[in-house]
Amino acid sequence: MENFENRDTIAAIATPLGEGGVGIVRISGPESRDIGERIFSSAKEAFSGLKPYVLHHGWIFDNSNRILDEVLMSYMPGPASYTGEDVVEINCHGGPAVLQSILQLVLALGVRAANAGEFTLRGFLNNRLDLTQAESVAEMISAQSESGINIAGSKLQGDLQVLVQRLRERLERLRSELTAELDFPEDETDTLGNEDLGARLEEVKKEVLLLLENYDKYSCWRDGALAVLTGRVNAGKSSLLNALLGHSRAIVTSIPGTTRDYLEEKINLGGLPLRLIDTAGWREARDAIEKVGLEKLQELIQDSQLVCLVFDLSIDEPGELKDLALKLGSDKVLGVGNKADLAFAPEHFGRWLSDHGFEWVALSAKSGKGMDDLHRALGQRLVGNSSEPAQGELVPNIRQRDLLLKTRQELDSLQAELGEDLPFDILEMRLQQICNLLGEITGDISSDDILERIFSRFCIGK
Ligand SMILES: Nc1nc2c(ncn2[C@@H]2O[C@H](COP(=O)(O)OP(=O)(O)OP(=O)(O)O)[C@@H](O)[C@H]2O)c(=O)[nH]1
Ligand SMILES: [Mg+2]
Repeated sequence: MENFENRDTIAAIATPLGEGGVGIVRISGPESRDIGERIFSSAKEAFSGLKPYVLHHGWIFDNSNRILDEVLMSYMPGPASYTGEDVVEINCHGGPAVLQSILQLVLALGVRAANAGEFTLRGFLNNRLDLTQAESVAEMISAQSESGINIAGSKLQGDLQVLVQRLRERLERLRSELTAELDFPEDETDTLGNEDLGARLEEVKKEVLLLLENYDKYSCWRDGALAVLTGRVNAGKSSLLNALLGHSRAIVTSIPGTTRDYLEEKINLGGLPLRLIDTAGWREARDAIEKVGLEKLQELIQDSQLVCLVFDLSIDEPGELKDLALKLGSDKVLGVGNKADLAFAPEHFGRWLSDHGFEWVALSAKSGKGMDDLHRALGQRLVGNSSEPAQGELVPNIRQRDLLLKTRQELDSLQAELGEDLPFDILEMRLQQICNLLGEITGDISSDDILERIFSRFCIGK
């Protein structure tokens, strides 16, 4: 990350590159107002410069006085702006060429192209938002479901920051009481007993445990799940994908080996964002393409929460699926017996699955019969009995969760040590460590490395 201290002026296209009604070029930094005024010709004759928080209607011309676009320009002086610096936003038409031309014009005036997440990073560095809020901006942008929006929204409002800060303050208070005891040991009136200390740590731990619990219960509603459809050629994997999607996405033919590559689609399964992957089917004779496909399949299986073993109920299963089922175990496997509209073969794979403790459903991708059972089974296996998070529920992201896990561990050890009559200065040091962990969540304590890692995952222009 460059120029943490001495900040230059940066610019980027803040809207996605494609055709749309409007597109936005954003400029932030000390030069932004000046740059904005230099490239802008107001439609009003009385224009006397960019006024704060007013939309100015006008035109942008290039260096050879050619019209680039008709725009609305706004100026938001710092510190009351997204970045905390002077910001100019140019609302132009949302075409990639228009946006690029305006950006190039701005860059030609000595402005630097912004890095990914740099506007939000500046907002963070200027205390416009804390780290949990900054992260929730990215979460909001990538939200795939209503739950995803709710979860990001609570954090964007600062609810997680406030909670974590409160916990930290409680521990800081405890720490200063310990320090006072250290400094004035003879003062007997207010002695902090181990019991009291233990109880107060327990209160903090309870809140930490609640957040961790929420992660386990609800993060799938935000992050979604991945399910892979695999099985022998012609079992009807692609037909099943199409049936789940509700439209014909994958090519279906009676020729074994129709699907050669893997195909990913998203569905919304009762509020849960679910990525479904249709893969090439298995058969004995494999050419090079299918071998590559199989390697890819291993990776996908590893990343997935659930593997749907799709089989044809009308034929006897030769056995290959058994090895995979045993290897993956019943937690990861859901059997899907397709073509239930045909007569069942005597040794279909469902029998074996039942005998070995695997769950399976019978359906027909063709007629749609049994699809409800599949929906139910998928929901049950992927989210169990957890319901969607209620509005306002706080759900940490994976980074915050890691820090909360460490916090819980430290609280556990500290509680265990209380019985050992450790000297107060050691206890105090331990408390300081816990406070630091909580401080890392909100970004009160952070390193350039951590910030780089977080903000580089943002999109350019945010
Ligand atoms: N009767 C019946 N036929 C089905 C059903 N589902 C799929 N089929 C037929 O089975 C054949 C194979 O279907 P696909 O969906 O292409 O099967 P696949 O598993 O994707 O096959 P590969 O991509 O070759 O591995 C096609 O002729 C489908 O029309 C079903 O529920 N009932
Ligand atoms: Mg297929």
